[in-house]
Amino acid sequence: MMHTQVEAGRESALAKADFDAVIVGAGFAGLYMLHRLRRMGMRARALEAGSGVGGTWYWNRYPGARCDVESVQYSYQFDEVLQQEWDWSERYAAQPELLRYANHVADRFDLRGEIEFDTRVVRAAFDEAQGRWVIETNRGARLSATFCIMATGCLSAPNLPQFTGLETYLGACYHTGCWPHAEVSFAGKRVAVIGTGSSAVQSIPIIAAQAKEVFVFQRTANYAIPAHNVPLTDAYRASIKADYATLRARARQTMTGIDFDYSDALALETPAEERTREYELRWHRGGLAFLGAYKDLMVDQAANDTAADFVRGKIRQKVQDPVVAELLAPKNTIGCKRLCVDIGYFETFNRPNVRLIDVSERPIETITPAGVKVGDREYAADAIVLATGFDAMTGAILRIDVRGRGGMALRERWREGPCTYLGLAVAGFPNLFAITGPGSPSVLTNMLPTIEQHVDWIADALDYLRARGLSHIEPSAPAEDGWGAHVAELAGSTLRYTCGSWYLGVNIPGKPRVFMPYIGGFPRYVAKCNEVAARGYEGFMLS
Ligand code: N01
Repeated sequence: MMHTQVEAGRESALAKADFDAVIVGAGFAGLYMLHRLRRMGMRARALEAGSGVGGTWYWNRYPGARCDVESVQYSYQFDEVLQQEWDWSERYAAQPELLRYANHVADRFDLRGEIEFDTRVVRAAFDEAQGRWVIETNRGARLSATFCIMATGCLSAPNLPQFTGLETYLGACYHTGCWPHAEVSFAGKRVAVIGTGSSAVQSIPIIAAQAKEVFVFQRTANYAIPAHNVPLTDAYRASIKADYATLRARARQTMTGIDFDYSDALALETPAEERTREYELRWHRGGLAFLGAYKDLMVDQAANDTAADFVRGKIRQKVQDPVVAELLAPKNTIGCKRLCVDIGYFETFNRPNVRLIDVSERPIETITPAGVKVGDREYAADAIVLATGFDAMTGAILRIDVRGRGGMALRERWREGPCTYLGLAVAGFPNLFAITGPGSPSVLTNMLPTIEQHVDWIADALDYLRARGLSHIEPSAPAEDGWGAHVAELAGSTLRYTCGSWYLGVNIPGKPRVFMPYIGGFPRYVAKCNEVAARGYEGFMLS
């Protein structure tokens, strides 16, 4: 009773709420945006579907979930005290530690009071008469705000494939991207894992160590580079913290915003023996830096083949059964789909309790009450893990009914694929911003610096408006068209364009085939954003 009264009071307070800005999401993007706006003295409110902060790291609690950008770089840099006081325990932080970090940030900057949890935004419409956004939630609240900022994440709308019969399945079914908070034990169980992307690569070894039997349903084999994860020593942490600024500055100069060793050499101009030595070296260092070995790996198929052959060879060495090894050795371009980083993934297939089922030619037919059916074979399972990925980059925004001028639906505007100016804003949708939206480097970079760059840019733009007594900002259609053409032109020139990846929306039936992230690299992108701002927000209409 008491609870209901409190809830009702809160809803009615929200119902009257008028803000300078509403932020959708309280992951790393939403948290920093909220902090920046509050520091500017703006009345801001974040709405978060989860019961806590952390976004990706709140939802992705599957066994083995961890970051594949090194922790000391996958962290905020906006506050020197924060980066000095936080100690990462491992080279690649696991989900619980990343979630603790997000909570630490929320507490340290006293952000929780301005976040509504368990609140999913269902509609955001620009009211032209008032010049304000009206934001509606699943709890029936309506908020109004001058600015609406989508901090909804790039990989936050889970993809649940429409398997026939899924609703009849009698066991437990989990999606890696919305994993239960209560502990899930697979001890003594038969588990079917569908998918072999990053989430599967991370979770399969842990599930296999617990379960009685694991069936892995693979449609496309994936490349994975060993993580060589290690605990971080005090001495290592101290060495990073002694000169964090230089590390961050170096990282900002790389394509991905990650400080690692990118070579300018070309694979095809390097003698084969030397090339193999270089691949060996990077294989033993581990992680995503493997693809930095040569500059031509992502633009020249023959160059790419040299790296792909090397990794295929490693997979064949690791997997004892040659038939299984061949199935696990990817046939496509390395790096075309997002490269995975693994801890014992391929070795897991040497376990007697793990079976690989190839569904590349014969797809999963149905889910039965007892398990997964492929052709006339049924694999009985007590649990199914859907490691089937996300409706990436546009999914989370488009699951909200976003309306711009004249009631124009964003779903309609983006019917042929997302169009944005700088990945930040959309023509016809004044005062709407997307943090790491499609058309920005986002998923091709280290998300934390990318988020910070967007948040800072948006905050500076709002400050610019305020200083001039202006209240509205909206990209012009020609600016948006120009940016879209530039993004598409760059995308077409790389090998990343050549496979059925989620970058292209291929994993979602009916989604337009458009390469969504900006592939020109972080420094070039940042320079463009800065230039736009320096020219009085060139390409935007201010009023
Ligand atoms: O999802 P995915 P993910 N029948 O889309 C398969 C980030 N991430 O959650 O390739 C059978 O990569 C699908 O097969 P196919 C990272 O950026 C980061 O693993 O489409 N199979 C594929 O194998 C990553 O790239 C971290 O043929 C079906 C799998 O499901 C992104 O998130 C960790 C199917 C989906 O793989 C997404 O990774 C985890 C069907 N009907 C994720 N539908 C780290 O930082 C889909 N599949 C470490």
